Amino acid sequence: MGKPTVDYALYLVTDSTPAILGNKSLFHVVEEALKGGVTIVQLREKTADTGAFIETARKLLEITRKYGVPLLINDRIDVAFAVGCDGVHIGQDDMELSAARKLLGPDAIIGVTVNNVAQALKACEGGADYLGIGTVYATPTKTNTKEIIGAAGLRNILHAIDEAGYDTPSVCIGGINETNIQRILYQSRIDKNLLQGVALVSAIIAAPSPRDAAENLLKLVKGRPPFKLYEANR
Ligand code: TZP
Ligand code: MG
Repeated sequence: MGKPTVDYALYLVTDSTPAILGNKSLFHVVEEALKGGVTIVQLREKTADTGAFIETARKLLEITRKYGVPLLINDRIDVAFAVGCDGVHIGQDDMELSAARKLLGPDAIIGVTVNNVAQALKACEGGADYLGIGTVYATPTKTNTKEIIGAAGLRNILHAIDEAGYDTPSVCIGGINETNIQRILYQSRIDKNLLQGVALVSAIIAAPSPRDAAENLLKLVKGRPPFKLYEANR
């Protein structure tokens, strides 16, 4: 089959905790977000037991398949494998990239969280399909986050990836919403389009209308002027 081409523009990371999801159905919210134009989904369940996690992943995969959008699983390579979804997203404390690749095979999409240059270069070298760079801004959605890197940190990492000659795509994550999304894209611009999208949790899941939120956010991501134009206008 080969590895699918992935559009990272609007990357939805789920959160089922009442503080974010409220009493809504996760399946309904994700489907609404897909209607709004989310281009990739990651199921992130920090407290579900394995059986419940697998059941949720199966149901969600039926939904994401309808929209032709990839579904990745956070942390749990076993769940991704059991369900046959498109890949995984692993953090620095999860299974090693090479081990995950061995288990899931060459066609799986494997993303890695990085928050500094060394981690980023290691993940590129190890064959990550994409990087999740963060945490950009402090966020109540993830309070155990190790480092807040800001727009400057994000830009540094992108530069280092470019300098080292990698073209691994990246998304940024952490505290991004419709009021700061264009600023972060602008501030982290480099000539090469390594930052291909933005990953968000609460700006979509906790929005009054996840569909409208996704539609609006996608417009803001896709509608950014090309990097050269930014340079010319400076
Ligand atoms: N990893 C770094 S920050 C974060 C994750 C999963 C949560 C981002 O949530 P939000 O609501 O988009 O700030
Ligand atoms: Mg993790």
